[in-house]
Amino acid sequence: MCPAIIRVVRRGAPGTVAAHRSGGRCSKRKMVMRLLVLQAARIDSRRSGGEAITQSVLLKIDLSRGTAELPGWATAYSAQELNALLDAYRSIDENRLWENLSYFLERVVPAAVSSGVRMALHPDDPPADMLRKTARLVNQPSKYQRVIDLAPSKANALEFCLGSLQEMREGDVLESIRHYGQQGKIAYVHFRNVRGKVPLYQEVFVDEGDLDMLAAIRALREVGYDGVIIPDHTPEMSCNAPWHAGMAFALGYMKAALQMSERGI
Ligand SMILES: [Mn+2]
Repeated sequence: MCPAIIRVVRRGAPGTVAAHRSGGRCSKRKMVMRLLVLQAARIDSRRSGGEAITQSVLLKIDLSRGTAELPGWATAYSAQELNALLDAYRSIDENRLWENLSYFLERVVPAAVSSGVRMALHPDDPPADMLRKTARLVNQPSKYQRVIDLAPSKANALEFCLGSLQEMREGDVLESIRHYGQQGKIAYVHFRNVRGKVPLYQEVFVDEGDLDMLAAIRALREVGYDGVIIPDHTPEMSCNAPWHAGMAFALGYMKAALQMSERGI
């Protein structure tokens, strides 16, 4: 078992791990050169428009044609299906949505407990007040507490998405780590960074967003967090493996951040 308090899970495609491991065999000089190449790829990715989705890109997506053009959307709906879903959902206001969640948790949490399952709720992404005229659930850090209080149980926990929390207009991510971490409610962590707040924000590489990711790691360690941290969305790089390279960059940063916090840097 890894002695580190916080472990990085090397999930994802094998290429991610291979790219990560190959760095360890480089000489120092070669490593510096690799970093320079990486930097160049990132700059190039900006120029070519290959980075994460921006508000202006999103606004150009025409949902009257369905969801096929939506990035990161595993299920595709036709225009007709999408409109039917939005119409059905539109009558559910925020209160009704919370009532539905309460109904769900009351029934599912006991089953999770008896099965040894720990559930973790991801906040709204994007955490807007409303999205396409429909209500949202956890769009402020304080609403995580409401989820916890609806069904107090170890099985009812949080998927702590640093990026989504940073996008929220209210609250502070580091304070939220302390607040929910001290309650032992953080089940696992999505490690990503953004610039800006809803509705105008941009997903960026982990080291160039508004959130101090090193401070986030330190705060997690301080509250005794012993779960996993996984990379979340990351901008792609312009190379032969755009997604894998972006993920490898995030993983490398995370490993370095963990080493720094272990050494008290
Ligand atoms: Mn996330």
